[in-house]
Amino acid sequence: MLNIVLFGPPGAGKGTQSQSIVETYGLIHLSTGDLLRSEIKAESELGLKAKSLMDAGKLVPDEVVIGMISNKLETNQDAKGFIFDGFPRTKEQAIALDKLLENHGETITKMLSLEVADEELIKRLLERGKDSGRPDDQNKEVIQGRLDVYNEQTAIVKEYYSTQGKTEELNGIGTIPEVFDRIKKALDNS
Ligand code: B4P
Repeated sequence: MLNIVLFGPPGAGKGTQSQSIVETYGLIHLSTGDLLRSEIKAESELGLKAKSLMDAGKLVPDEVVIGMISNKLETNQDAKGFIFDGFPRTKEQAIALDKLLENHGETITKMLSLEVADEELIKRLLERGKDSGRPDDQNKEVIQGRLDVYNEQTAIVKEYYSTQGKTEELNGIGTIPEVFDRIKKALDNS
């Protein structure tokens, strides 16, 4: 199985590149952001709780996202592999993911970290906010808050996978096909 963590700050291109990875490698795409936004759309109890946190650019509690991923692993047991997009976002989530995969006799193959400077991230997210309807993309202060959350709680996840020898940093600046080409080279060499 090919199990990839696609990592990077908000706006680095995780969701964007996941689409091409799915098409090329036939993996199941698990985006905790997308899963949470579907819960909000369905006005479920979980969605109602997550909405205010997400709109403010804060993280949803670990147990909520870990539970969602656990369910998806259970219901996709015959998958060729998974691409984890936006998860794990804390060290606790990374530890939980290792345990969940271990229960299925699996492990993370590689963690690809898309590296993009803050000014470019802010520009991309404000641009998306013009027509995405996402409240967390519409205001510079909320976006800066998301970058702060990334630096304070999420960046450490890169070290977690580095100690396992699984992290590969990739330049996330360039056109979408250029960035995908770098991802493809990294995956084909893994
Ligand atoms: P996510 O949905 O993961 O959103 P994101 O960080 O903004 O990244 P996304 O993948 O959508 O954007 P992309 O970089 O592809 O998270 C949203 C919120 O959900 C979080 O703040 C949190 O509240 C909650 N959440 C999610 N997962 C969680 C977890 N595990 N634990 C706790 N809470 C969680 O693209 C951004 C823009 O850049 C797009 O418009 C795209 O078109 C553009 N772009 C991409 N690549 C480009 C390129 N090469 N050049 C120019 N533009 C590019």
